[in-house]
Amino acid sequence: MASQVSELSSESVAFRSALDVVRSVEPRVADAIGAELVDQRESLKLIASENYASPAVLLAMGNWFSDKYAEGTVGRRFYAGCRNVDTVESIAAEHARELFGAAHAYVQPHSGIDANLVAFWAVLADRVEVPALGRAGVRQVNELTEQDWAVLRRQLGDQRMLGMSLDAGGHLTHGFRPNISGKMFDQRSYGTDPTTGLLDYDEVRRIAREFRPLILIAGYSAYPRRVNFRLMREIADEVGATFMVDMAHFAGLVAGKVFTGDFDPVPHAHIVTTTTHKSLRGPRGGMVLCGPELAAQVDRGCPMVLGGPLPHVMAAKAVALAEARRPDFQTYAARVVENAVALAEGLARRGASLVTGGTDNHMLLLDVSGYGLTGRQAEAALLDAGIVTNRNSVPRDPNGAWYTSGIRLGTPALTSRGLGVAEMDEVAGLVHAVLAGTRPDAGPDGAASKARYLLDRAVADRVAGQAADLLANHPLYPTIDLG
Ligand code: DSN
Repeated sequence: MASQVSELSSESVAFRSALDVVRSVEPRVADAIGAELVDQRESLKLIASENYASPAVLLAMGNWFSDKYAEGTVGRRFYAGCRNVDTVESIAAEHARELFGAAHAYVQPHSGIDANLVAFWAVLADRVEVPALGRAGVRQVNELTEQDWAVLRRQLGDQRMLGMSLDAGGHLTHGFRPNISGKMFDQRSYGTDPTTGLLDYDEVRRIAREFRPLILIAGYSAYPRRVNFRLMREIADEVGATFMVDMAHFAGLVAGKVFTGDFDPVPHAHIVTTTTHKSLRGPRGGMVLCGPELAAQVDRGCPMVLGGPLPHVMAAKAVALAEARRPDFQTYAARVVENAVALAEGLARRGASLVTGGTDNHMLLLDVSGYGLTGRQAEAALLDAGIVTNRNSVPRDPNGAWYTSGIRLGTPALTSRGLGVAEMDEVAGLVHAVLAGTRPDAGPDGAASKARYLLDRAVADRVAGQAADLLANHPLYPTIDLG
């Protein structure tokens, strides 16, 4: 027995031991953790916003840093005893600055929406609050008269933001009314060209000139093309807007030097936000990058809009950012895009319809109406065959945001497992086979349903078998054996 244990990798020993400890308190949770590894191993994951963090990242997250409160910033905390938190936060920020070539990095946001809220309030403070304090001759809001404070609060709530519409692939935190961003700002959207599906910079300029936003946002969660950030910055400058880029989806492509020059947001934007868990392949979390002008306001993120920092996650961000600075991450990022292009070509060759006709980033948006399906039916049928995706609206979607007419596919996760261009053609064949083998089903009353479907069982079994073979050739976490 002892010799068997000694043959296990150090990762296997670490995760087995951790699960034993969890199991001794709540076995159902240990079982769910183990089952999640099985699910992740056995599914063909094409969700564009997901990835697989390394064992080092995962282990850096599970420790006693979780017990520490550390409101404030490095060296300026509201709690004693933060020297080790200072260490990991400094390391994470240093890696982020070096990796992205940013003057300042704030690594505390817990998620992408948190990072965006930090950025919004940094810009509002810089552009609205600080000038108001200056006019009133005071240094901070507590010193304002009740009347001046009431005026400033109204001004803070009456600013304009221009971002990409949700329908065109923008993100709900860029001014979508049901989200807090849409309630905070007077918002307007730019869309995409109805014929090509591409961003129309002249149209963005026209709207910006008319609307004159305080903040112009670029970034997306379902747009399969690069954005020219130099052009967007020119538009922002012309109308006096602060230019913000939310690079949550493509941060890994920026880190991996696939998006450079006009397509790297960092040299062009005043402020950049991101998540750390998508193409960047780190722990779940967020981050803000900016120049020195906004640094002090960004650092007020906690407790302005963030709860206490999560030091254990900042430790994992530091590890992930260190990984992303290695040369092999550039190879990975290049493969993510090559794979997305190959997947798009494979689907197009089989007659599928892709929004914009293809991709030049890590994702593609498949319009499934040509298969006679809604996005919801397509998503569910694919899952039945072991392919995990998410449904997504296509521009001007007649089925709305719940049922949708699209499926969003991305390659960061499969690329992390080592699948390459040749296998992407096979994956395209599997996706196509499932969609072609699925038809809408009527509800019990015989009425057409946007959710019910019938998938040919033989197709599902064949695809699931082929997907399992593909995945078996590219094991997930090969160094981890939970026994
Ligand atoms: N939920 C993320 C995505 O899937 O794109 C964005 O917030």
